[in-house]
Amino acid sequence: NLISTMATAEEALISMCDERARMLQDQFAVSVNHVHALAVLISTFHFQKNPSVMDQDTFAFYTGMTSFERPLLNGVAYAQRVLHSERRNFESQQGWTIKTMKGEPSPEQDEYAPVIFSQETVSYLEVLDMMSGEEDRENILRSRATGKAVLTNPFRLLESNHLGVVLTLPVYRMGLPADATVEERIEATAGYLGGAFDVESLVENLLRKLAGNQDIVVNVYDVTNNSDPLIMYGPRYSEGYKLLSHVSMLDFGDPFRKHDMVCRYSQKP
Ligand code: WA2
Repeated sequence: NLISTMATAEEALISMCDERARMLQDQFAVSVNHVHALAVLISTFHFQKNPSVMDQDTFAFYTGMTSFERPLLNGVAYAQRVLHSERRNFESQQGWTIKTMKGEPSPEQDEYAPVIFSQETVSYLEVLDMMSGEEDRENILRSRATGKAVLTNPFRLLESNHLGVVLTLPVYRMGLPADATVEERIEATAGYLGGAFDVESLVENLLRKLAGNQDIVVNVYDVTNNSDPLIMYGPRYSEGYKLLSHVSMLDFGDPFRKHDMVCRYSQKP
């Protein structure tokens, strides 16, 4: 009868949605873990060695060879913290001028975060001041104040224009105590390691491989502000069968942000 058909359909929907949420969360977590390891790599070879034994070729090679460890990131890059007083020296050493994310020479700022190392897949970030983009800038400020990996809200990424979120981890100079104050953290900040989760294409890829993919419609939302959910993945205008839906919890590891996954059938079950 109808009631038991719907009950069975709901059970199936719950299990498909929970499976997808768990897979996405796991792939997110392994990607973030590996960026943590890259932060240690930078710290070891760029800051514990004097002179630095890290350079663009080494970074590009290592991150290219280990990209399978970060399945949801379209690439990683390292941006150096440069104070305005250091800018002239920095630019003459590098042999280039810091540019804004619009590609123009950067106007004067208190400080900058130009990308000096990049994975080949995101080489377009080189020389760009990541503090010149609103979402990236907020991430940089929040990551260095907390010492934690942080995420932006969903926005259109550079170059691909795909919907995604950016991950940022701070890299500190040596000797920062574990219980450092916010001021000490900011003071000791050397740079920022991060990358973009290309949610639009890489999550699509992940979900496409699962059984039952044709049967359900999946959305992922940033629900940090409960009354204004921001779409992160899936169709913008609710498609599919409205009478049955399931919400699976998602934890992407940034306690400042809340996410969830909403699943529905594409047709009446
Ligand atoms: N990475 C890739 N695409 C982007 C992007 C980004 N940020 N921002 C906009 N589109 C180097 O926080 C440091 C990476 C930012 C890290």
